[in-house]
Amino acid sequence: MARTAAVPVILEEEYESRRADLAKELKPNSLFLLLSAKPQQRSHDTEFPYRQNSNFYYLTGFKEENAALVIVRGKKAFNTYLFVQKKEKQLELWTGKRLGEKRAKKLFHVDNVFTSELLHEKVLGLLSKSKNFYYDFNVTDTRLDALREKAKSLLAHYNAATLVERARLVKSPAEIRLIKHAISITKEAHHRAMKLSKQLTTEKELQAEIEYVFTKNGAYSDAYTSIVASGNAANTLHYIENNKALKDGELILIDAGCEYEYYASDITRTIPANGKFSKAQKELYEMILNVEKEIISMVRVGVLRSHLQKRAQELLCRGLVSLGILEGECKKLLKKGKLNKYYPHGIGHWMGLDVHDQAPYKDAKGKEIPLCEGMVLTIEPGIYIDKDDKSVPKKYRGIGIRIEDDILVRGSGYENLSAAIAKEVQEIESM
Ligand SMILES: [Mn+2]
Repeated sequence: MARTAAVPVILEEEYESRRADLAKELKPNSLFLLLSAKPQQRSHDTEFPYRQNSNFYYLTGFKEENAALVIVRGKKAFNTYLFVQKKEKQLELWTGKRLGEKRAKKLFHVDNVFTSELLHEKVLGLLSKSKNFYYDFNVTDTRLDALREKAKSLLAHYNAATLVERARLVKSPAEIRLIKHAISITKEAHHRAMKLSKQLTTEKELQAEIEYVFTKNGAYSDAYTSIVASGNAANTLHYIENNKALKDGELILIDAGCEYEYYASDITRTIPANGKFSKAQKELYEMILNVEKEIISMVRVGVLRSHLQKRAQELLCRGLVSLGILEGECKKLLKKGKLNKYYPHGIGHWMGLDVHDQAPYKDAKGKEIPLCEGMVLTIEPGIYIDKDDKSVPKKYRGIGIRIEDDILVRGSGYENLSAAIAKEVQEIESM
């Protein structure tokens, strides 16, 4: 079970070149500011595990709270500033070691490192010489409020997040290695679920087995809250209670992926609780699996996501008609929106530092961005049939199926990063 493969990392040089690329995008005489994420309280005296803001992390690789990145661009040249928490022995005794400004200066290729106490004063000084102020419009933070207030009348304001998110669309080789690593851990977790489903009695137990694999392998337990939905619960798209008993004869939809060093994986598999698909389950499952494979095979440079969505709708509609779940001509059924009841969601989303990667789907002019080499997206068709849907043949009621893989866009086509996770009926049953 030991994981021997070398663990991938992103080198400081890469963060440095990301900052340089970003600085080129700034207007001359600009100040760009990104803040670390704020800690989130869970209950009195208790916080959620700290998780760095993805945009801030993308440009710094710095994991501590109460930090800030500033890029000051003059006419051409630019300067970078990192603000970090001061080392304080007594506080570190409670909350863990801090890097401090001396070590940060050594490890991070930024021009200047200061302690966070100086952020307000330094940025105010730098702003007074700037014409444009970039900051994240969506962040509410007292550290930002005071600066924004002071800079209100002086400067033109731009959303810093938009620039970073655009850069995040295309993944570097190092990022792809991290995503692959996350997926390899998630693979082990899904395969464990397939092997154990027969002997476990509740969704919770299955969730625990999956997250055990995530945690044991050094991943953050989940990139998003795991969905372990058996039987009719699979027809609630964001079911996270995961508290039902597993029943013989039902399917279990498992949408779970770990986050490894900030990079997500997002995988759904639907498996039979007793280890064997019934005839009706298999019919529906194989129809969706064929659609998933066909949509994946369409992924290549230049393709539009909306085109994949449209094709998935056509194929799923045709499949439902062939199984007698929908009746009529597909074109008309789609026009009337008859498929939406059974397939209400999109075909997939960008994935990276966030499971639903915060990267744009449209360009500045509002035009859809076609697939480019290095993008990573999920492909996840599904069909959901409520147990009380009398319009559907009885054998299909109460079945919800989704199959989801993570796909890298390559020049010549695609690479299914999660191809090694079992999804053929035979493979799943033989586990
Ligand atoms: Mn997904």
